[in-house]
Amino acid sequence: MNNVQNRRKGPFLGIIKRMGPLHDFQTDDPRLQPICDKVLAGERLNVDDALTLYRSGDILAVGWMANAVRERMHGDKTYFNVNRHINPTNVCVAACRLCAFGRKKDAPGAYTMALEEAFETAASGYSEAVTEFHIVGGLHPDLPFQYFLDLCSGLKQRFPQVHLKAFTMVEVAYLSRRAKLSIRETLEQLKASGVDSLPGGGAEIFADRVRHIICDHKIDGDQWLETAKLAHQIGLKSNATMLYGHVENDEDRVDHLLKLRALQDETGGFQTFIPLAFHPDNTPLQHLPKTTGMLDIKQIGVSRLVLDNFPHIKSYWQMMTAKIAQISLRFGADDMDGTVIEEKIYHDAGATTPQGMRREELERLIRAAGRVPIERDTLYRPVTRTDRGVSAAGSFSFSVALRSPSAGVRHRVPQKQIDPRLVTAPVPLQPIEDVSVQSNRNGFLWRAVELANLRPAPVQDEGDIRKINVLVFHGGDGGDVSSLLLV
Ligand code: V47
Repeated sequence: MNNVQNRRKGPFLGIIKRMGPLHDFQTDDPRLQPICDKVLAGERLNVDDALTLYRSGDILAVGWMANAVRERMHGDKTYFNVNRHINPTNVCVAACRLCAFGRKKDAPGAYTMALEEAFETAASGYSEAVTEFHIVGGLHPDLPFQYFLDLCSGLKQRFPQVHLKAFTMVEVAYLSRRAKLSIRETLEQLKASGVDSLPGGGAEIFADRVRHIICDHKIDGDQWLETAKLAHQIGLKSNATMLYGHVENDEDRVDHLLKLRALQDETGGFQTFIPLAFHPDNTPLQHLPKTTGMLDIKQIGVSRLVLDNFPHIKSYWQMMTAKIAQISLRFGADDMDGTVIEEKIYHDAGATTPQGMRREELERLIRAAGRVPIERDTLYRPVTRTDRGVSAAGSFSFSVALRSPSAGVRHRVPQKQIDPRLVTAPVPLQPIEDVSVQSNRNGFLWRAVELANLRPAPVQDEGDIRKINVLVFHGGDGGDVSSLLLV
């Protein structure tokens, strides 16, 4: 047993950091050996294989196989992002039994954000450079489609560098009905207003029998899949989820995974699969027990093995707890979602995890699992940050005022609009003297000013103020602010 001896020799972390399996495949469940042969040969698993994986008690063997696939695809890389959730409304016409978030319009606790409020929410608590807004909400009976278009275009205008991952297939289908547009037209208008991709929610479990019990008022599984297909066809990537741990059985889960795999074969538009553990508290299904750590880990492993055409499997720490999510990084998961900031849906359903996590803490958890943390944007492009907080691939948007438009413009204004993502070489910083802070309501501007080595001065003469937007970003890995771009 060389591996066992090896394990005893070295420091623990040194051992788990080693790439590749720590030992050969071992199982006391003989049904798993032929599945392992297929996995190692890169062959696709079938329905029976998937059912066997769910039914096997040998979680370590399932994990070994899932980890082998995960390492074949991503090595030690483990992705996370810096994101913020925005839930514009919890008013919802669907009374899904699975949900503790939705409220009827006049019920206590119902809220709907005015657009300005949503923009302020987007900006609040923004202590790190967010690269993604994750926007989902209830199916509001009165909000017009235009509200959602204005929400997205307004966010894009204020935060042009932030990716909008917005609206589940269920919301898209509902908006299309309200706007009397086809699903394709609805998606096209959302895309034109700034939506960059779609989150994976609302998929729940596709099987009708289960859907009738947990989310009777939602679109059915086929409509969810059709909406995803249309989104992919017009060039919007999406994620996919599966809600497990309620009244579904193994067959329902396998059916769900195989339907997703079939659509992915067709479109290639899914980026990430996210198994979501059901949280029963405060829902009409609160008599159901919570999922166990064993099921959560098993679910990650089976997902990785069955969804061979999905690039990523996300272990959503908010839902799994940070500890289980961390362990799942050795059972098939390669992504932990992000800093999140202000999760509501699970917390209404009794989640005890914090509503957000700092980037450093996520990185620490990933490293402690022997993996390499990679900050990504929503499309899985690596984000580079300097120790002063801003990266070439992500930047901030600020609102500042020039004390005097005529005297104040000492900035070098690039001739053409630069997409910060494209900036790889540092641009010399020009002295900027006459910028003063017009509003630091959201806390960004002070940071920008600090980063740019500017001295914020109080606004002297309101009449002389001209509002501008600036993007501040670093070029390359330099560490110094390389440009202040007026837009
Ligand atoms: O669609 C609702 C689920 C989803 C409960 O795409 C519940 O990156 C458990 O889709 N217990 C919304 N789950 C969240 C979601 C998501 C989360 C993180 C990342 C991404 C992504 C997507 O939450 C809903 C529903 O399936 N949900 N209520 C509950 N009581």
